[in-house]
Amino acid sequence: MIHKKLVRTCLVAVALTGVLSACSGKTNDTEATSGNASAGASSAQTVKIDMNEFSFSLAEVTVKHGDTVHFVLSNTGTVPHDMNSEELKLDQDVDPGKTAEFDWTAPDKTGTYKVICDKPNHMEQGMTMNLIVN
Ligand SMILES: [Cu+2]
Repeated sequence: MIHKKLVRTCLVAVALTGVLSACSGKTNDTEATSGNASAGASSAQTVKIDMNEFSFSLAEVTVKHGDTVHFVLSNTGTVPHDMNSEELKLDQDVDPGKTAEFDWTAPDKTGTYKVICDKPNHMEQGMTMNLIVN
C-alpha cells in the first residue's frame, strides 16, 4: 500500500517535472527566437523620414559612426524631393507618393552633417535636417 503510494507520487512528480520542463523549454525557445529577431533588427538601424513641401519629418537623426542605417524615405508631397549630402554620399530622389528604401553606411568621422533636398529652392524653404554621427 505504502509502496504503491510512493510509486504514484513519483510518477506524478515525474509527470509534473516533465510538464514544467516542457513549459520552460517552450518559454526559452520563444525568448531565444524573439531575442534573435531583435538582435537582427538592431544590427541595422532603421530611420523613417517623410518628405513634403517643404520639410523632412525629422529635423535631426543620430546614428553611430560606421553603422549600417536602413533609410525609408517617403515622399508624402506632390512634387519630387531628394535627400542629399555630398559629404555623406547620400543622394536619393523620391517621386511624389513613392517610398525609397536603401542601406547606407555612416562615416567613421563623427560630427553634425547637413542633409538637404537639392531640388531648386527646396532647401531655402526649409528642406534641411541635421544628421549627427557619434
Ligand atoms: Cu524637396
